[in-house]
Amino acid sequence: MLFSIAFCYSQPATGLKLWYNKPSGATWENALPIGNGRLGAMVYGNVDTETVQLNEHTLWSGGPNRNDNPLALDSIEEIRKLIFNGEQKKAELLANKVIISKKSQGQMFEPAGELHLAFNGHDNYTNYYRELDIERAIAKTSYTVGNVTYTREVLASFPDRVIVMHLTASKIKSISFTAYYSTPQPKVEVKANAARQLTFTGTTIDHEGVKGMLRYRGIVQFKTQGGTYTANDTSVTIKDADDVTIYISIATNFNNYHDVGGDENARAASYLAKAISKPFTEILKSHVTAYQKYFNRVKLDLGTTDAAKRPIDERLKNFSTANDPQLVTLYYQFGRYLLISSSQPGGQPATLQGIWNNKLYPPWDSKYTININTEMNYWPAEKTNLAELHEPLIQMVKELSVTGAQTAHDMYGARGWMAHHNTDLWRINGAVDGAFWGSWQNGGGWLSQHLWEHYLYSGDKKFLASIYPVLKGAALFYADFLIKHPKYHWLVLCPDMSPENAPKAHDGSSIDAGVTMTNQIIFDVFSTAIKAAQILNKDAAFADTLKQKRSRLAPMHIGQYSQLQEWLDDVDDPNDHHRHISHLYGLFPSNQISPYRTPQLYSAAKNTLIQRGDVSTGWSMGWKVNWWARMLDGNHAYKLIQNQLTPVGTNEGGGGTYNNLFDAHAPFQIDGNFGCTSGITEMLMQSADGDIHLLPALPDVWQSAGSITGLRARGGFEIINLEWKDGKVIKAVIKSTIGGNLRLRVPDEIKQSNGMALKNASGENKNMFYQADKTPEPVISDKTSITSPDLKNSFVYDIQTKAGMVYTFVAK
Ligand code: FUC
Repeated sequence: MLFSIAFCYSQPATGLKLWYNKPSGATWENALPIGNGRLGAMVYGNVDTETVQLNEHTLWSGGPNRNDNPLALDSIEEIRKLIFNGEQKKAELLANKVIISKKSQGQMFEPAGELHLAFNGHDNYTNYYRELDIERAIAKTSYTVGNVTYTREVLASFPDRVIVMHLTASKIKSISFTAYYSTPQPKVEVKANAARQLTFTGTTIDHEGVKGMLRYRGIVQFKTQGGTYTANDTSVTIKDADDVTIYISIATNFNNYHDVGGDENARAASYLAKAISKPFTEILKSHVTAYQKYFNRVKLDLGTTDAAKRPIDERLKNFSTANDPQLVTLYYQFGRYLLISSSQPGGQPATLQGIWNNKLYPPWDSKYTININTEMNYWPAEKTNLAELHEPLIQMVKELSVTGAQTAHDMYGARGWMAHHNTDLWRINGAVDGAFWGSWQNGGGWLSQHLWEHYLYSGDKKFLASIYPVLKGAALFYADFLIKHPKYHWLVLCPDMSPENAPKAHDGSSIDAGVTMTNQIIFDVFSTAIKAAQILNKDAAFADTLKQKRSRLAPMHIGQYSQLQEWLDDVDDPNDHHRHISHLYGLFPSNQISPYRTPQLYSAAKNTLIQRGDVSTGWSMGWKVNWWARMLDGNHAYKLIQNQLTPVGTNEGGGGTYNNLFDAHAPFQIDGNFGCTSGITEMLMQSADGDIHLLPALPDVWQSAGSITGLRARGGFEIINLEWKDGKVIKAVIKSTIGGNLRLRVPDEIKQSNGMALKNASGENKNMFYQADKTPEPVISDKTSITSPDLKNSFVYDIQTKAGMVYTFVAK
């Protein structure tokens, strides 16, 4: 393709825009994502043939199904015996037969095809520019052919439930193209008609023995000013139009995970009918309003330098050596943009790829891997003030608590509910992918904590009451399934594993009993069920049982290399650089390891982080940003951000960032985007330690000045504004939504803006209902040389707040 480039330095340097002076070409990871939670699209911005790749949130392979392995129940005793005898490999082989599903290994999130617009004679152009404006959620491409400048805008409207494309030109009668549809799906019928529509109708594919039962219907409607319209068999041609608006409506027959009785035709037609009468300007206006309701809640300013005047692909290449704080801001807000675009109330949760996949057989099925990846997707939700967008995940967990009750009963003879390490649209709970990865029983336990977190941020007791059965069910499964370890005598889960990692000492098998991460998850599941029961004033006897069992769980262990042990046996390898560091779940996202409350565990966790190293895949780097923030080490957290904001292919561990700012595992996985957005928040504000900690991990590069608005903290607080200068808080405005003691931790002394001195905090923060449960004392190997951390001084105050009141603090 021939083209010449005109650099557009006139473009705004500070706006929140991903902009480029080159089209995407054939590379999907160059294209720009838009989405409204139901529909997703990747906009290539190619000139002579534009491509918009489409997705719909419920378009998955297969149909309602279960994939439990009923053989498990009779073999659990045998597997346990082997594990306790140190015959882990044999246990794994048996688990492959009796625990791993013989049916579906999970269904796939599927593409909805591609709309192409072929513009004759547009292969020679100048003034090329494309952008994704994440302040308005709209993609734009413009270029000049001859003396006509063409502009295309594309958005996925939130209120109007359609994707809309608007084509304009600087001269009338200039827009001519042929539109056609292509798809990797084998069972699709495409038609063009005289009613100015291009339609596609399909059925999803069968996969791993599960029949494809989803039907879908897409209608692409063309509205023109001037010009002519011709429908060919499977394409439409528009000639000499002044202005063209294209409305894309897609729907499926999916009602819920066990009901596919919807009417895809009626749905697609009704969404379209409502949108079609509205001109683009009207669609745009209500779209931007709906989007900004979420997006504008948080504003981050880390400063801007000249580096921001370059296109994103160049900025990525330069980031590790350039001073480009605005790229961090952009990446941060891009994470929020992606969550708003891929996870809306009433829709499906963001998959491994959010809502963007163009492959019939995507990596890991683009489904839900719930031993880290899906949880990570939702780490930014509460703290970056997008709590409503947690809803699709919360709904999925509620559904899993229904389907997973049968799994708990049939496979493990336990009450309550459970899930293994994957699930999909059909809410499968069976174990998949081989016992090494799949014989992990904590998907439900971990996910259930998201419901509790949603409560911690709002204090909404009605919500807590509504999800209490899910929390209780998660606890019940463990209460029934724990057994006494014959050697260590603690209550342990068996079989168990530390996700996807295996110590050499166990014959290269991951299968084990009572691993650290599991003990931490069960500690949380029990603690939250106990607290919820107390708050709701119910189930006292059950809470007592849980307390009793909780006291018999294995505590954390500090091993021979002064590390936090991953397993009950001290078998960690200090040269193991595995991407999963699951036993640091206790440091983040949980709060069982704290510099102030558990200094020894904190030091051990730090040693583990150092031993595992920085080099890793995308999501693992994202997790490490959060961990180093919890380590109060802003410079190390920033180093991980630098590693992550590196062009894909240039990092040793495989992780990095694509030109469209998608995170690379590699391949593309969206979890790393969300993980890093959460991590940047944790660098600026944490609420994990019974306090709200302002500027806990500010790196040197951001010290001089900055601000962030709108963060939310546990305990019902909103950090309306936080400003700093030279590493000191100069202003903090905090709203209390439910009242109670606000314990504030800051790097330098502050006072109330009215001059009033603050009360120094003392003792336990009794008023704060999110105070972490006391972590049991660790067991420490006598070979270890653990020391307490050398912590920077901080100032801690207690402020008694009232619901609805705003408190302003300034430097003293
Ligand atoms: C887990 C990880 C992999 C990958 C996959 C989707 O299995 O170990 O790295 O992210 O999920």
